[in-house]
Amino acid sequence: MSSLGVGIACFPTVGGSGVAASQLAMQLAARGHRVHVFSSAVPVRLEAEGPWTVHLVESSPRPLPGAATAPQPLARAMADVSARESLDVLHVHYALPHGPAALLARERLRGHGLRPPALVTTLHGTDVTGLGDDAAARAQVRETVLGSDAVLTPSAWLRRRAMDMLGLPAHVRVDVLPNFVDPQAFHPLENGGGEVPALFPALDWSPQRRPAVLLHASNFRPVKRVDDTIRALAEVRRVRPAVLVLVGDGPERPVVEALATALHVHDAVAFVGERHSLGDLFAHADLFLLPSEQESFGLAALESLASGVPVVGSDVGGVAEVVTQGETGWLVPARDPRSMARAVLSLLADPARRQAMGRAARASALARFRPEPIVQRLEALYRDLLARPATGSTPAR
Ligand code: GMT
Repeated sequence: MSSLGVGIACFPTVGGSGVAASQLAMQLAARGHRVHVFSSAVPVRLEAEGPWTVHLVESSPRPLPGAATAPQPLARAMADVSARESLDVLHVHYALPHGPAALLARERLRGHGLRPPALVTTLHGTDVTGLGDDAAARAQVRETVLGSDAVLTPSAWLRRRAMDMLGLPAHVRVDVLPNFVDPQAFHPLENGGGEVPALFPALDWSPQRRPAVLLHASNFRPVKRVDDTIRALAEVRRVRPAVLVLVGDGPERPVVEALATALHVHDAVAFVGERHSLGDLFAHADLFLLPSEQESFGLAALESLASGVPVVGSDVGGVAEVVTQGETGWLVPARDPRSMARAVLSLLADPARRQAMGRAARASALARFRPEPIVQRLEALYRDLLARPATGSTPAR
């Protein structure tokens, strides 16, 4: 089949939407498509050089709903590259500011008598749930959805929220296309090297005496409630030795560090900063913690499952569509670190059960979230859109 020209717009920073978009870019390029990525820096999980082209374009940082006017440089770059490279599809990840920029780019192309690429928008989470009472931003997201040829969400939960919060008429079609995980990049490791022990050199890491290792990775935004991992750790340590490895960085980090000191667990917490790869850390982890207040999907949880590490997380948003209660992890109410600690202790107290959950986690990630079938569905959608007659401003299907 002929290759497609696909433009992908995303944030470069650590965050699920940029990671999902980068992985998609790599998968599409590996399948022979011509991939052009628009971002303000090279996205964290994407190499600058590869069988894709990264266009570095000034854009607004996220999430900045109030200031989310269509960034002109991004719109210009999308229009220029679409015309020059004959792009078939513009696929924007996270509605603002990418959606309005893509709409503007399409207008420009039409103004020059050119058929614009089809527009696919993936809503990722806070671009819908974080709108609050910002009427202008809500109107822009709604306009993006209505001006797109196809709209996707990673979970059924976010699909319902988007229909609701954006007041979309019932005929507007929003499809669920889950995020995927590369099972080669994230897989169980028997021996993880010495990285986690080296983070806590004063502890005894002999097999019978090693502390439990809890892992969390996020962009430390308030919605992630990283402070609850510290509260949960403090509770767990009342009962048994445990350490916590925190991956990532962001606005909440000083709060989290201060809390670790206040609760006297600072020595049992390692802040390792942002990481390109978590493989070795997962190899040591007994459990992954995801205490988020809101999560449309939970890509980090999926990476944990693929690595064979069960997840203890908040039962919010679309997390239950990723983590199966009692089989691949345990979900507790959000903002309840005591319940989280109880779930952690109960799983740690039964190593055979925790290991069985780890195996089930890997099997579930392979069965439900492998890249191939998900990317194939997307390719079919792109081709379906191209087969349609060009219209002025096509409403979402
Ligand atoms: O959650 C974040 O801080 C990052 C955010 C993003 O847009 O980059 O993630 C959202 O998209 C991810 C990929 O689809 C999902 O896995 C996350 O659950 C979602 N975050 C929220 O809904 C809070």
